[in-house]
Amino acid sequence: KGQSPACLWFTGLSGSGKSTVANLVEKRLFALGRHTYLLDGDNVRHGLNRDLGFTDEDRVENIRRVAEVAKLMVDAGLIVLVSFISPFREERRMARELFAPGEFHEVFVDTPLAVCEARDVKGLYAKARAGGIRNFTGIDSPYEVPESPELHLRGGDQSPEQLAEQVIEELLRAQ
Ligand code: GGZ
Repeated sequence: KGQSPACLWFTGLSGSGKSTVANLVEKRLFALGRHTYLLDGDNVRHGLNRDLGFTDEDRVENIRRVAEVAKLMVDAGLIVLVSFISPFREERRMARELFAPGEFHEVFVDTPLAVCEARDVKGLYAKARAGGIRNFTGIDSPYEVPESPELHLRGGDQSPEQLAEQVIEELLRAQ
């Protein structure tokens, strides 16, 4: 086997480390000769989904489109890494249902809000606390914790490299 297409679906708060870990995983997969694509806010929210903001309704549509694109890419034979907050259980379930059994791996990047907020890499939490951004996930917009993810990463106390290693192990175990 070895080249099985799959979707690695990273979910977690802003600043949880999703994209950092997903980037490391993609590098490892490239080194293993796998064909991959990383979908995240940087390449989707500025283009395909530029019409969407952060209301519940827009997040639902954001995730719906991303899931459909990921499905097309998996059909094309890629390992697709998806890195969005994807805060709602129902949309993550809908995403999962697009894929064949065993193709979809939900990776919960479980970094405590306090840690994400202390990092505040982009200063967005401070802005949200001050009322400058509304509907900010974890502050005044919900994050529904995954109930049975394929992989539960504890983001607060391990390095991104250690977390990426666990993702690779999960993927290879399934293939
Ligand atoms: C959450 C927001 C918001 C609000 C802007 N809530 O740390 P970042 O900056 O780079 O990642 C966050 C990103 C979240 O976009 P997603 O497409 O992943 O969200 S969702 O899956 O819920 O549709 C953050 C930035 O966008 N950002 N405003 N109000 N994050």
